[in-house]
This record gives sequence, C-alpha cells and structure tokens, in this order.
Amino acid sequence: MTVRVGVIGVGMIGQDHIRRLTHVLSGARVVAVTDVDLDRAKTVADDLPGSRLHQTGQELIAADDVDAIVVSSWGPTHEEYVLAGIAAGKQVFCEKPLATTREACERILDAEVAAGRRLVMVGFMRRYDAQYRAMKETVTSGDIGAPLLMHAAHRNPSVPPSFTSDMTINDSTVHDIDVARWMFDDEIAGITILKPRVNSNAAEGFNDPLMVLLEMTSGVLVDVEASVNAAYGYDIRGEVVGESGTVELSESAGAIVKRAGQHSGRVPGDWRERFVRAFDIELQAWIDAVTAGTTTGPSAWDGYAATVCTDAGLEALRTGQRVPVKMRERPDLYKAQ
Ligand code: NAD
Ligand code: ISE
Repeated sequence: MTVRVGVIGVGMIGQDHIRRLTHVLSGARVVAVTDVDLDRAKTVADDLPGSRLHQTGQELIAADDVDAIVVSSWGPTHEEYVLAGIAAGKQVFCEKPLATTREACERILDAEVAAGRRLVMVGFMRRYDAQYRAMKETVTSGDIGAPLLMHAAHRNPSVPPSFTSDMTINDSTVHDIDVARWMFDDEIAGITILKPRVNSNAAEGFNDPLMVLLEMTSGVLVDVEASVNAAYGYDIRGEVVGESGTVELSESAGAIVKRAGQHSGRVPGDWRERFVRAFDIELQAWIDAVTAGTTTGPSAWDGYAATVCTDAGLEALRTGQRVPVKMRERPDLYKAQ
C-alpha cells in the first residue's frame, strides 16, 4: 500500500518534508498540497507530478484520495487542521507545536479521546536522532547510575527580525523541553529563566541568550542555554550527569581535518543539516505506522505537555520567578505510550 499524503503549509519545512516523502522515504506519495499562499502552493504542486492543488486545508483533509495529512503551516493554524483530521478519521503528522495554547491542545486531546484512538503524531524529531537515542539508552540502562543533571545548549546562528524572545522559548527551547520529558520518562515540575548579559548581535530589546532551568518531578535538573544569535553555526549540545558517570552528545557528523598542528570539523549550518537523518527516520516511522493502521511517536499528550511547559516558560521569562507546571490528568489513551 502507498500512503497518499496531503501537505498543508508548504513553506520551508513543508517543502523539505515533501522532498523526503517523494525522494528519500518509501511507502508514501504526496498527492495533495495547499497553503494560505496559493501561489506558493501552486508552484509546489506544479513541480510535483501526480499532486493536486487544494484551495484550503479543510478541502484537502476532506478529499477522498488523501489518506493522511502533514500539517506544516504556522503554529497558530495547527489546531484547526489537526481537529479536522481527527474528525475525518485520518492520521495527522503535525509539526511542532501541536498548538500554541494550552486550551487548543486540550481540545485536541478531547477530540482524540472521544475518537477512542490516537491519530496524531507531533514532530519532535530529536527523539529520532541517533545521538539522543544512544544517550537515552545509556541513561535507561543504568550504566551511569541514576541521572542527576542534564546540561544542554541550543544555539541557532541567527534568526529573522520577526523572531522574538518569547520564540526562544516556544519555538526553540520547546525541543529541549520535549527531550527532557522523553530522556527521563518524567514530567517537568517547574521552570525558571535567567537573562544573562545580552549578545550585541541580538535585535533591540531582545534577551539573548536565555538560561532555562527545568526541574523534573524526580528532582533531576536540566539547564538549557538557549541562544539564537550564536553566529558560528547551529550547535546542539547535551550531557547527562549520573551518579557514577556521564553521557554526552558527540560532535556532529562530518570529517575531522588535522593539519598544521590543529584539528577542525564542520559545525552544521542549521537544523535541517543537523537533524536531516532524524527527520527522515521520524517521517518513515509515521508512514510505516499509517500503513499498519497503528500510531507511533510523540503523541498529542506530548504536544500538550510541551505547550503547557512553554506557557510556564513564558510566564517565568516575564516575571523572573519560578513557575510551577500544572497539567491535567493524563487520559488512559496516552498511558501506555
Ligand atoms: P514557513 O513560514 O517557512 O512556512 C509556513 C507555511 O505555512 C507558509 O508557506 C505559510 O504561507 C503557510 N500557512 C500559514 N498559515 C496557513 C494556513 N492557515 N493554512 C495553510 N497554510 C498556511 O515556516 P516553517 O519554518 O516551514 O515552519 C512551519 C512549522 O514547522 C511551524 O510550526 C514550525 O514551528 C515548524 N518547524 C519545525 C521544525 C523542527 O525542527 N521540527 C523546524 C522548523 C519549523
Ligand atoms: C525551529 O523552528 C526549529 O524547530 C528548530 O529545530 C530549532 O532548532 C530552531 O531554534 C527553531 O527556530
């Protein structure tokens, strides 16, 4: 069976997902595209033999020849499409964030629970990265003893002028929040954010970098340096400190060059380069699950938890105070993930 996929939102990541669904992965074909920018969607459809342009996301979701949906439009528009996908009984791969407010995420949880089955996977691709997976295996094996701390850094080389300090939390650090929950199979209990000296490369009024402290309910502390004007490249770091050892992400792929008494290697240019394989593996896992009639990967509950945490993070950024994270009770549907 070939899964016939419709893609809503064909900007940067939407087009990248279409490329991988078309040229890299197996078992799927993109048959439908749409975007609020119809000219952009038409250009994409014209370059994609066998695909059809739809005027709206709702029309695409309702189409009989669309089996499953990728939502890669702007975050605030995700809720509408995810809810429509659930109502149509179609599987949805939704880029992060699941939705931008706690209430919107709760409406999605309610809809899935009412449907009685999981239909949504959220695009937290770091869970599919080989280095993060190796780190989780080590933590879970107990080889370094009980985890105590995690040090992380999320450095973007630069951001467009439209990017705000809030987005450092809900667009970038949201990935570190998901990693922390997944790495330790635990929830986040509280968040504190400190504002160090400002990088002179940052736009006027922009607090960059930020130091984010996540407290897990187990007591593990996760510190995340979130920088979006790091200039030298896209650098994702992580180290878990256990009672009797540590495990850290290694330097990213690429050859190490040794010459003239020095050694050097490549720093990825952006998230597409750093996580290219993770995105491939993530979407292949989704296609395989859709084909098998099952669901996999980060769930709507994970999307909800991440948004509740980023909301708390925004309050912590505004107030300078520690903000507790309070979530609703986890529905049975999400208990055996
Ligand atoms: P983008 O601006 O390049 O593309 C978004 C597209 O959505 C645009 O073409 C826009 O016209 C379209 N759009 C906006 N509103 C729409 C609507 N109501 N209906 C249909 N289309 C609509 O943005 P992007 O960088 O591709 O990001 C898209 C999503 O992917 C965001 O949610 C972002 O957070 C997420 N993202 C995830 C990662 C990751 O690492 N997993 C990386 C980048 C972006
Ligand atoms: C972007 O939207 C992503 O999701 C990337 O993975 C992240 O590293 C980047 O900071 C975000 O802006």
